[in-house]
Amino acid sequence: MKPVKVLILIGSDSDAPVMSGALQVLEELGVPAEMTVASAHRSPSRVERLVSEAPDRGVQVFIAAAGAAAHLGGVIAARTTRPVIGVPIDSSPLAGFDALLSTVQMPPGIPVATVSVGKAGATNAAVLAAQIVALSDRAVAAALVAYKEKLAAKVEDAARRVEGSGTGAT
Ligand code: RP5
Repeated sequence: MKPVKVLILIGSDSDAPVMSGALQVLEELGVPAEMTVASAHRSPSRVERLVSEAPDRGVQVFIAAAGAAAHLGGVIAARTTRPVIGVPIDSSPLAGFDALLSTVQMPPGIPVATVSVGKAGATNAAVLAAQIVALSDRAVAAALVAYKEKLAAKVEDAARRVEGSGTGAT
């Protein structure tokens, strides 16, 4: 098994299109990551095995993404002392509100750091995971500075476009 610093578990392969965004961001930031499917409800022993093998692989942070009655983050957090970031997926008729509450409302002592619902959450989970990795990795820390500079540059571009179109107030 190849070493990874961030392990992304998704509750279903139907979550993959949303969570592939997290993998892309982690790749851009130079963080070795892997994504696989493991369901807290349908394959609890697979979740348990992946979490117990993770320290030997170098995993520092878990990202858990699931929709509906989303327990994946909490189940992972119950089995590890490493940080767990939860992404509520908007895959149910309740558009992720159910997954948001299931993921964020952990009882005291077993935190799941819950980010935004859906695609924005996938990006934010990756950036937050990289920020944790960056505490002991200067290359990732530098990549994060460059990432933020790129975001700011996009705003500058957008501002110039809006001002140039004549619709921007100055
Ligand atoms: C959750 O149920 C999964 O994370 C997914 O978001 C949702 C639907 O899963 P599938 O029925 O598409 O496998 O456990």
